[in-house]
Amino acid sequence: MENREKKQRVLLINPKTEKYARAITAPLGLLSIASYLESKGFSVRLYDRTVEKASVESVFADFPADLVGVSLISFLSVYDAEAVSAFFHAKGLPVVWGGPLASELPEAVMKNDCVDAVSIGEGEATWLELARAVEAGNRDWSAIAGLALRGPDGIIKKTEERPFIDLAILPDINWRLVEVEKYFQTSYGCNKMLYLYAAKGCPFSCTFCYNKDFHRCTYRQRPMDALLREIRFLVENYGMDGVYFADELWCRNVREMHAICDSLKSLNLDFVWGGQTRIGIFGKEDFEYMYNAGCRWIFFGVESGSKEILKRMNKKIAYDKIEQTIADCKAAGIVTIASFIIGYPGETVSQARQTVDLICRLDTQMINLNFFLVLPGSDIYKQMVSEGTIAPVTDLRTLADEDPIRQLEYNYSDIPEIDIKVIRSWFMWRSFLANDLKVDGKRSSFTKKVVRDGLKSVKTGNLKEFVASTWNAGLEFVQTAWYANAYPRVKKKYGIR
Ligand code: B12
Repeated sequence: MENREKKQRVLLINPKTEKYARAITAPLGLLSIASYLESKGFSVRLYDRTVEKASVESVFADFPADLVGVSLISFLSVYDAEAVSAFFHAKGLPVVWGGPLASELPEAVMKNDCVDAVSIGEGEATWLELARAVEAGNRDWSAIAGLALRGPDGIIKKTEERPFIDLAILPDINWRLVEVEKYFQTSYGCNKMLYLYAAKGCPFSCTFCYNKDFHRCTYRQRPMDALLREIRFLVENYGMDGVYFADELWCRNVREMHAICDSLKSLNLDFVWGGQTRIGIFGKEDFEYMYNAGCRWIFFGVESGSKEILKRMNKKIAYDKIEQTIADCKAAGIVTIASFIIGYPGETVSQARQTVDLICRLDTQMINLNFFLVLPGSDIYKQMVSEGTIAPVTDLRTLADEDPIRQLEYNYSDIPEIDIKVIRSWFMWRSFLANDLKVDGKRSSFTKKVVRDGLKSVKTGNLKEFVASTWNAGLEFVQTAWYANAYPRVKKKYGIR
């Protein structure tokens, strides 16, 4: 740590998501920035409103900050992000937003006068320079790379692009900045699972993903010793028994897989893990290798059963390997989760039927079927804007109100809206009812996970939020049950058995 008096106080805020009780995950991005600033001698408070009951007033009273950061991942937390920003802006403090969605929509974010700047891309290096500028009383930040700033004419201008940071220079994540136990989740074969990251980015460029824009198709692994130290610390100090690798792509090849599996095994600790991979990288022996190193679940982004749609998504997976890969993975004792998108722009009924067919053939233990969502920054977003199919997002609130993530507000496909809802609900319902799931010979179920994590988020929220989120979760459950069961004719149309 740099030897200097701790003067500047940086408050980093993870806002609440409106409406829904959801899986609560530690804000790794904020934790990384906080740990970096601390290592440079700044005083940091990470205020995670998704798990903390403390009011913004009491947090400020205990920690009179000099600079405030607010994270924005999706439209779900826009209202809360705006409310906390207004509070600190009224105190005369600089407020800077960051995170994946803020990075993609700096102009829309800065329509709000309570936001002084947007930190675009990775935050660590930018925030070190920002904190130093604030400490020096310098409010001209135009020489700091990685920012969007409001000029005197009100026009939003981006400063120079911030280069990616060398992950090897980052300090260990200081988990003592958060209440670790609050982030434990139930997963397959574990009850105290945390999200950690082993790599950033992805070399592929699927049209629906923000990654190409945000990570510019790069892929960077974290130094292995830092990851291993972090796992050991969390197992030994907090009893963590599971890790979900939050990487967009967990390992690009067998060599990287062997290296991480050997290292995880060498820890000789009692925990299981899972991650997200692509079809076509690993085969039967690889899954066995992974199982022996503690892997108990894998999430495969398959996306569609239609070759044409996969081509349009630029997905680049080996179609002929999908079924075999899932079967090999399952045979190795690893729970398989396959994720699909329904309602891709221009998708036809017969293409959706191919997806349904594939899902039925695959026999994975879990299916994750999402409505197509246009992520700002993705290639498909840019294409749809340039073709005039959608207007560019200029107002964060409109999307926050419409909630396109949960409700099918926009349908750009040729599939009738009701069909999309029925298909999605049916596979959610099926995953919910599945009770044949075994991990290491012990029964496991998605329902158990949902209930346990739901109860946990109830404990961390206040009464008003508890009532609102229970109501919304109940409503979602009833809607899913309704669409899954009340439309036999739609199911027949897609050959759902
Ligand atoms: C864990 C995770 C979650 C967690 C919550 C994470 C959290 N509280 O931070 C849960 C499961 C709750 C979640 C939910 C959702 N998620 Co999510 N999630 C992830 C995941 C897998 C890992 C994020 C992570 O920890 N990365 C590791 C850290 C170190 O990197 P990082 O987050 O990018 O952080 C760096 C920079 O982004 C930046 N930064 C990040 N935050 C901030 C904040 C400030 C103030 C600043 C200055 C900088 C900054 O600096 C950080 C350090 O370098 C990512 C995919 C990925 N691998 O990144 C998706 C991802 C972030 N999620 C995504 C989405 C879409 C969602 C949902 C909308 C999904 C849904 N359908 O419901 C919801 C919305 C939740 C919300 N709060 O609004 C998208 C966001 C894309 C976008 N908006 O453009 C991603 C990128 C996945 C994807 N490829 O589509 N998610």
